[in-house]
Amino acid sequence: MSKKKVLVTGGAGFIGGNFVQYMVENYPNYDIYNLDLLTYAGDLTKHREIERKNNYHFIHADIVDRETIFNYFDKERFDFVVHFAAESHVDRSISDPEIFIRTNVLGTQVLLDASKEYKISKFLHVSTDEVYGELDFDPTTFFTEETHLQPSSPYSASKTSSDLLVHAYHETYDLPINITRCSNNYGPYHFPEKLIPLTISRVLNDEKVPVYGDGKNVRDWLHVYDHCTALDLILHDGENGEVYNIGGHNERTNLEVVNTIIKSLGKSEDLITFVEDRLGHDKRYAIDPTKLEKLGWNPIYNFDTGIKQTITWYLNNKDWWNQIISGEYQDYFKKQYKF
Ligand code: NAD
Ligand code: TDX
Repeated sequence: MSKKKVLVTGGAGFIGGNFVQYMVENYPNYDIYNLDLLTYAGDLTKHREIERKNNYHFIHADIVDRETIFNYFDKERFDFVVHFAAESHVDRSISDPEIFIRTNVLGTQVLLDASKEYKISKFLHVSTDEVYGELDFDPTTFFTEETHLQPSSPYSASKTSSDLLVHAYHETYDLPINITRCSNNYGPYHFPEKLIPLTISRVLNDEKVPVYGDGKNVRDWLHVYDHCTALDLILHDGENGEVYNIGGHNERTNLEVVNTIIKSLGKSEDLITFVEDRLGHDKRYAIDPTKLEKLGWNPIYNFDTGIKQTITWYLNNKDWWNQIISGEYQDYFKKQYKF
């Protein structure tokens, strides 16, 4: 493989962080630049092991800051951009949508402009299945790449807007792009505001676990490692201009997910606390990954093996998540759940 410079935005967060580690380890010949603003969701302690490697570089910057972003593109002349940086939590977008438009829409536009100006070879835009809206509970229906875009939350509307901008830069300026739409991720370094890490951390502390509505909403879960291998494949082999759905057929109701975690930690189902439903709560997500499978992708985890690996990781890395849930997270949690 010839040497490449890869700009990864949002590489201090959950999926971007896993991807940065994956790339640093698997492509010693590439230079990996992690550009991140270090918001509440970003932390660099996760990268202690790769920090000393010569092919890892960190840039502390805001993707909305046009001048700074252009300066880095001018200086480094990146080959690839893999764009994860975003506000990512649906509940936060319901209480405060503005920052989602700023980061997810305007930030993406700045990166597209710089990528166009400096003629990068691939802009890989990491998006989500939530842009398709919701499915009903008929298990034979799936999101394909042709499914109509119909986002429900301010978060998913902001991601949809950025997808459309990426598509427009391809159509108008011939920018080489791929857009990926992945299902719900889980795994190491998942921020404990999201259902799975929130449940694991609270069950381990014998605290109530909030389940929205009746707990019957369905999500399609993919281990973050399998998301990384899919992105690697699409970055190198994805057909220019194409959208790829990413998912591994692991649909579970939220109650099934929470019960699996409780059971595997040997705790009581009494910890489950039904709370008011999320506004505009999408009923069900389910991905048809046929197009990506045809490109040659196969996940290594199913939900049973992946959740076991993840629970073990949280048991072995209490320091990481304790440092998060003891800070400003406490104020967020009280405001969000009122208990
Ligand atoms: P995350 O919230 O864990 O991390 C986001 C990162 O972006 C953080 O490190 C944060 O500091 C950084 N960031 C935020 N604003 C920034 C800015 N203005 N400039 C630079 N950096 C900034 O998110 P995640 O769950 O890892 O999601 C990453 C991407 O993957 C997002 O684009 C999200 O839409 C997409 N995605 C997530 C999932 C999922 O299940 N979590 C599924 C599909 C797609
Ligand atoms: O406390 C909770 N109780 C609960 O019942 C939380 C935080 C969530 N839920 C439910 C809502 C959802 O049906 O669990 C499900 C999963 O919720 P989240 O973990 O917040 O994920 P979701 O809203 O599905 O979005 C995630 O997947 C798609 C990511 O956060 C997005 O960034 C990604 O695009």
